[in-house]
Amino acid sequence: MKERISIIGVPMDLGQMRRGVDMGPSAIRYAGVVERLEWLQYEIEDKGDIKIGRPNREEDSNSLNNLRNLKAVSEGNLKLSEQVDEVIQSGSFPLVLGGDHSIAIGTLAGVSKHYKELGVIWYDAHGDLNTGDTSPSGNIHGMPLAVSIGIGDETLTRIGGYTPKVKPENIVIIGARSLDDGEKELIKEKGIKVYTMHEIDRLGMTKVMEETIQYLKERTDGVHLSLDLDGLDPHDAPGVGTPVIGGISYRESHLAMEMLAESDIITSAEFVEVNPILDEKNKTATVAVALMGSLFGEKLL
Ligand code: Z70
Ligand code: MN
Ligand code: MN
Ligand code: MN
Repeated sequence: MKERISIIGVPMDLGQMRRGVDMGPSAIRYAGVVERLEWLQYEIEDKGDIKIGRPNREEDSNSLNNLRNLKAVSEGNLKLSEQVDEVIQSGSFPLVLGGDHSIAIGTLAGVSKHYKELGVIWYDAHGDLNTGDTSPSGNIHGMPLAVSIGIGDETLTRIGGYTPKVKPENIVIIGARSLDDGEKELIKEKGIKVYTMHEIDRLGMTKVMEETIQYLKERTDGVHLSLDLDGLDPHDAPGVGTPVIGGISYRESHLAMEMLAESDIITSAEFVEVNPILDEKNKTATVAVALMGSLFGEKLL
């Protein structure tokens, strides 16, 4: 792991319909992310928040091609991609705070310029593999993984001027338990590796992470962790827009982060979908910061 971490806040709430997730970066800062990582001896640069525009009534509210707020979402992601790119160029580790999961489009657009074989761990209850054609909601936060493998509207897939950002065989999804039909088809067609809750229960998180780390070590030269807090069980992370019961526990999640820290494969990370308005006393942001602690090497003893 690098010595210097650069935090980028992305107050994006236009990739879905519940307001409040734009306050995620504030909630995570309030939960002590900077202090926690400084305590672990990292040099922290907080770059503040990316400016996210408001939806343009004419261009966005009629959700052209079933892509709600396409213009404002793509513009925010372009800015994010440029900041992430700069952070990596400066030799620092990009830690992106969401905001809804549509921001992974920009993060990956910035990160993937720096790796020939970028790997991605998608820790999420959902696949986020929809397109305007398959999406039941028109919400772009349900599409970023599809966009990043080059599938979807060109306004999104071509952010940064190139596509795709990541190869399907370099992706591992962990925690899936709510996949739409189109997403299931895409997973099979593209051969994306997925550990659903079934495999997590059956194999245990230790084996899931051993296999994931081994799989990514064999084929990638950098790994981005995209952690949607709704991957966790709503009991442990209630402050998310689309909670799905039967999720990954707090303890399993810490184990996963600790194993990633040991493996030293993670080269960028983002924590998304923290919505303090739906939360219980900032519990979800606090969990996010605790998981960051483990990811960056905090040990129990
Ligand atoms: C559904 C859709 C989603 C996050 C919900 C839900 C997608 N598959 N993603 N919460 N983070 O609308 O596409
Ligand atoms: Mn919201
Ligand atoms: Mn997601
Ligand atoms: Mn999700």
